[in-house]
Parts: sequence; structure tokens; C-alpha cells
Amino acid sequence: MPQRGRKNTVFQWLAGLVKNPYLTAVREGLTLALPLIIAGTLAILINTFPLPAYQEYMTGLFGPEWKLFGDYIHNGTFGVISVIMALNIGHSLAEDHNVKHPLNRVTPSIVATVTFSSLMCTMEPLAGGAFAMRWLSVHGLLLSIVISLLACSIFRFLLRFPVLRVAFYSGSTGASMSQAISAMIPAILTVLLFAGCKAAAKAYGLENPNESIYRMLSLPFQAMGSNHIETAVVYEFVRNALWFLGIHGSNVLEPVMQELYIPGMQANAAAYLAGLPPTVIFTKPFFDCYTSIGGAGSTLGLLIAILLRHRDNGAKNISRISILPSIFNINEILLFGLPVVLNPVFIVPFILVPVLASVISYFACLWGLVPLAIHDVAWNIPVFIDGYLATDSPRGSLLQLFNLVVAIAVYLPFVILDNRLKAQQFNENFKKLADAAVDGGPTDIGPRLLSIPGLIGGMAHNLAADLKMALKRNELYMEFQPQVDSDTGRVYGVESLMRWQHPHIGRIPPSVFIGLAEDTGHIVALGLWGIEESVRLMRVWRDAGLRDVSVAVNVSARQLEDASFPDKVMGILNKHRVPVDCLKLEVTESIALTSHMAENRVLARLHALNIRLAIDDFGMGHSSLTYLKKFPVATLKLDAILTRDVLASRSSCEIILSIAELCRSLNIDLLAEYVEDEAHLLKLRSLGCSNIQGYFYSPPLSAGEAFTFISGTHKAYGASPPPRGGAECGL
Ligand code: G
Ligand code: G
Ligand code: MN
Repeated sequence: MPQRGRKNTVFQWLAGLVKNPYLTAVREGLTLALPLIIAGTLAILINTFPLPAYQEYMTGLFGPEWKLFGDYIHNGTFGVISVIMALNIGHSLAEDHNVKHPLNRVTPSIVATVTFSSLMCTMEPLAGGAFAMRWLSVHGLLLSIVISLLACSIFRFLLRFPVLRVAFYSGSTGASMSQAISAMIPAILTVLLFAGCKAAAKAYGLENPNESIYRMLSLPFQAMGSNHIETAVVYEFVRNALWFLGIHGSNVLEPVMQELYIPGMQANAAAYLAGLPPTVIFTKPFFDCYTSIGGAGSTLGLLIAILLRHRDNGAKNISRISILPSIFNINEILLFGLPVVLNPVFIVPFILVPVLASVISYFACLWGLVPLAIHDVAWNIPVFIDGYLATDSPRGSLLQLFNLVVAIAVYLPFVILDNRLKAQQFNENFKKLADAAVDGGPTDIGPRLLSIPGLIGGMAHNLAADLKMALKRNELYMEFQPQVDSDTGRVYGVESLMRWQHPHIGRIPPSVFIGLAEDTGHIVALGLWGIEESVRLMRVWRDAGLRDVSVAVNVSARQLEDASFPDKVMGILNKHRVPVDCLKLEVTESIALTSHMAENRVLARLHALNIRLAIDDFGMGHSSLTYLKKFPVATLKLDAILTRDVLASRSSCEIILSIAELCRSLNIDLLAEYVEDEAHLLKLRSLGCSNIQGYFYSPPLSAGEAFTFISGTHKAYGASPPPRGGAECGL
């Protein structure tokens, strides 16, 4: 067992690390850059597609400069990815900034970007600008990430000091004006600090931090001049570790390639031409063919492992988009989109797989299982083909296959780990969303769930988008919970309850999806659909001889703002030839019985059309009972807190007694919900409440089950006389 305990501790540690706000900001920043990365990848593919016929065709069609088109896209996307990252990281960090200090969300982005560009600009006269494009591109990525995180942290730290926040009475100026001004001094100080550091560094002869980093990184190799397995292992280790940090590893180590592996290739090719056997194992094609299948990190193995075993849709979609470029060894979408870069889950396999592959391939060559490379091949020739072309032998392709299988096997456990981490994080966030949905009641001031900051709000947005398609895709349906007259045991009505079976997540609690529909306004359409489903069922039941049952449908505040709602409901009843007293609309007390609603024209119109109302969750709101007279209601449904408490609390009993009394005098039906056992049932009946809904009789049922259940009670207790308190549907 201690083994398992330790495993779980590591898992929890990793889960914590993955949730780290800075790493999250980096991941989100990369994800936000995805459109740009996909466009850039397409441009690489268009320009480098490794088919001579294609290259000739394009030259013939557009002239020798045809690659400019792709170059423009590439420079416009990957060429400025470091700037975009600064913007994105600022944006991601602003989300949790915002909770503590109301702040314009763009400000941290500006601070990060300005800081980065002030560090990257140079005073050397460059053609037409003061930036070396190189450092705005992928090559500046690590520095951009580090600087943005630092700058935003310092900015946020400075914001904490009230003296630094310029306060002024906003008066008629908008919120952005006052927010921008209050953040002004911390923002300026942050930029000044970094610019000061840069000036100081320059005074010591250190101008561009990137140049220095790159120079340092290639140092270890200057010592290792030998073309041996140790050098190859270190080369793969460093190259992929750099990629993991978001640095173009192959580019940094280009000197090694130039000094060792390209000459190695040339030596083999020369030997081959001279009719001699090749002698050098480590050549440029060695690395292109055997250790970077699908790109750095041999990520074709990762891609296949994800498609085989990952259950997360995001990861799967990114992998699907990556298939085509990965065939040509272009894996930026996977590296930045999944992402692999700075993702603690994938650091081990991402570095281990290429190192392993270099060792395996070394021995395969050493033992003569696979011939050495004698032809140079372009880096973007698809796997298996390049192995064959480089060695003139299918064994080259076989070794690639072997390495690919090893890559899949090494990546697989980490994909499963990622799966578990994502699932855990999803569940945590979903629970928070569900709690938020249950907590706050409806508000008049805009969205509740959609305005939650960060990942939870993001999840709310995703679900709201899914909900828009749910009706068309048949994911919504209604369930019906019987309402029973406990004196006779007969079912006199049902409450219809909307359900959403999400294709990937499963059943979504109604509090969540109804809350989302209220936020987006979609509830108006969904609500009408639910009413029509319920009314249609009444028609079906009546045709089947089940006549004296009514249906109660829940209605949200948003629906009562739609002036056409009452007439649409009436239209539905007419369409299905169902009498108006077969339908009840349930509105919660906190919505219906307020001064605001007393003036509501929709309620007045519903009343005029004789459409009956039930008041849900009655007894705990702060409503004034006088409103009960304003809109004659048919039914009061006791709040669950009251019914659950009746055995334990005297005051709940007193309250129910007086509500029962009130109902008798106003001729209103009283219904107790959430009745789960006989003790509660008996007590409630003794207090004057005999209409019961709850698990004691039945949970919500499908339409078919409800029909069977109701027919059963009607057979057992006879169809007449009509139950006391329950409404008989006329006609
Ligand atoms: O989890 P449960 O089924 O108990 O959730 C039911 C709650 O969801 C109800 O109290 C109601 O507020 C809401 N609800 C369920 N169905 C509908 C519906 O069709 N329309 C509206 N507006 N709300 C519904
Ligand atoms: O808020 P409203 O009354 O519309 O909520 C109805 C919801 O209450 C239904 O979704 C149903 O699933 C749930 N419900 C109905 N009866 C019981 C019960 O006896 N116990 C519990 N826990 N929930 C119930
Ligand atoms: Mn209800």
C-alpha cells in the first residue's frame, strides 16, 4: 500500500503543478495563439511540401518568387509569436488579477507586451525598424514567456499599494478610463524597471539577453568535438529540452549539426560514390529519420498515443488537426496547442523518446541490422519514405517503425496520466460551476455563470455553446414526476422536468444548463419547447384514455419578460387540442411574488387566458402574501427546507399549518415536494397537506414509465370521483 500512497502523492503534486497559475497562463497563452500557429503551419506546408513535381508546378504557375506568399504568412504569424505570447499571458493572468483589483483586462497584456518590446528593441540602425525580427519570432519565445510572467507579477505587486493607484471620482467617465488611470503608475514603474535593467546590462556589454542565452546553450558542445554516441545523446537531450522550454532547439544547436552531422553525411555520400562502404553512424538523416519522427520529441508517437487512448476532446481535436502537418514532420500545432511546451506532464517522454531512439538506432547501425545513411534527405519527407531513401533499404523504414512503436509505448502512460489529470481538473471545475449554479438566485444584472472568470467561466461558455445545438441533436428530453393525492393514492398531475444528456459529459444538472440558458436568453426558446413537449404528451395520454391528469412546467423569470409568451403557450394548447386547465406553469416564489412582478404584463395576460400558476419553493422567500391575491394562483408548492424539517422543527410545522390555513381560505391547492419517506408523509398530512410529490411515491420518470405508473394508480383506486385538491382536467 505505501507504494500506492506514494503514487497518489506524486499525482496530487503533479495536479497542483499543472494548476499553478503561471504555468496555466503559459498553456492558455499558447492555446490562444492557436489560430496563428495553424496559419503558420499551413504556410510552412505550402512552401516546403516535399514533392519536386509540386515545387516545379508552383514555380511554373506563380513564378520563381511563389514562396513569398507563404513567407508573408509565416513571418506574420510565427514571426511575431513572442509578441503575441506576451499579450496572451497578460490576458490570462488578468483573469485572476481581476478578482482582487477591478482592472481593465487589457492592461496586463499591455504591460507585458511593452516590457517585452522595450527589452527586445535595439538602437542599432536596422533596415526600416528597431526590432530584430528574429527575437520576436519563436526564437524569443522563452524570454517572452519569462518576461511576461515577471512583468505581470511585478505589476500586480505594485498595484497592491494604494499610494500607487491614482484615484479620482469617475463621474461621467467610463469604467475603462478610471481603471486605466488607476493602473497607470504601477504599469509605468514596471516598464521602467525592466528598461533600467536593460540599460545597466548594456553598460556591462550585455545587450540582447537572447543572444547571451543562445550562446550559453551551445557551450557544452564546443568541448565535445567527437561524433560519438555520447555526443548524440547529449545533442538529443539538449535539443528536446530546449524545445520543451519553447526554444527552437534544432536551431540553437545548428552549429553542432554543421560541424558534426552534415560533414558525417557528406563523408558517407562520398564513400558511396567511390564504391566504398559508409562509415559514419551519426549523420543529419540519422536524426531526421530515427529520432524526430513527426518532429522534435518524435511526437508522431504522442499523436498516435493520444488518438488511441485520450478521452479529452480538446487533446483529441488538436491531435486530429496535427495529423497532416505531422506526416511532414511539422509539429508546432501539437507542441504549442496541446501544449507540450512547458507542460510538466510531458517533459519526461518528450526528452526520453528521442534519446532512447538515438541509442536504439545507434546499436541497430553498429550491429549491421540497418545500413548507414548514404543519401541526404529533406527533413520533411514523411516517415518510412525518408528512412528508405536515406539508406536505400527497407530496413531503414523498419527501424523507423520500431522507433515509432517505442515512442508510442513510452508516451502512452503519460497520455493516460494527462487524461486522469484533465478529468480531475474537469470534475473540480464542473463541481464549482454546479455550486455556482445552485448558489446565487437569478439576477437582473446580466449573466451569472457566463461571467465567472477563468476556467470555470470558460467551461460555462463551452457548455452554453453546446446547449445551443442540444435541441437539434436530440440531447434534450423531459421527465415527469407524479404528484399524488395521498388520501386516495391517485396521481392527479405530473411536474415535467427538462433533462440534458451531454454526448461527452453525460447528464448535466438542470440548475447548470437552465442557468446557462437563462444567461444566454436561450431559455425563451427552450422553455417553449419544454411546454410543447409536455402539452403534446397530455394529448397522447388523453388519446390513450388518461384524461384527468395535468402537467406542471417550470418557467424562468426570463420567460416572463417575453411579451409574446402567454399567447404562444395558448397557441401550443390549441395546436394540440389540450384544455387550458391541463397545464400549470411553475414559477418560483422569489420571482413571482415580488413588487416588480405585480406590474408584470405577462403574468396579467396569462391570468386573462386562464393559464394557471403554481408557486414553486413557497415559504422561504421574502414575498408579501398580498401578491397572492393580485395573481390568483392555483397551487403553492412548499419549499423543500420546510418539508424536510417537519419532523425536527416545531417552527416548520407552525409555518406549514398556517400556510395550509391560508390555502384553504383562498381556495389554493397545497403541495409538499421532496417527500422521501412515510414518516414525513404522515406528518405532512396531519398538518393539512395531502398532495405529495417526492421519491416516496416516485422519482421523475420517462413519459412511458409515468404512463404505466399513473395507469396503475388509477386502476387501483378507480377513475372517479376526482381526487380532492387535485385538478380534474375538464372536457
Ligand atoms: O435537478 P432537478 O430535476 O430537481 O432540477 C429541477 C429544476 O430545474 C427545477 O426546480 C427548475 O427550476 C429547473 N427546471 C427543470 N426543468 C425546467 C424547464 O423546463 N424550464 C425551466 N425554466 N426550468 C426547469
Ligand atoms: O425546484 P423544483 O421543485 O422544480 O425541483 C424539482 C426537482 O426536485 C426535480 O428535479 C426532482 O428530481 C427533485 N426531487 C423531486 N422529489 C424529490 C425527493 O423526494 N428528494 C429529492 N432529493 N429530490 C427530489
Ligand atoms: Mn418545480
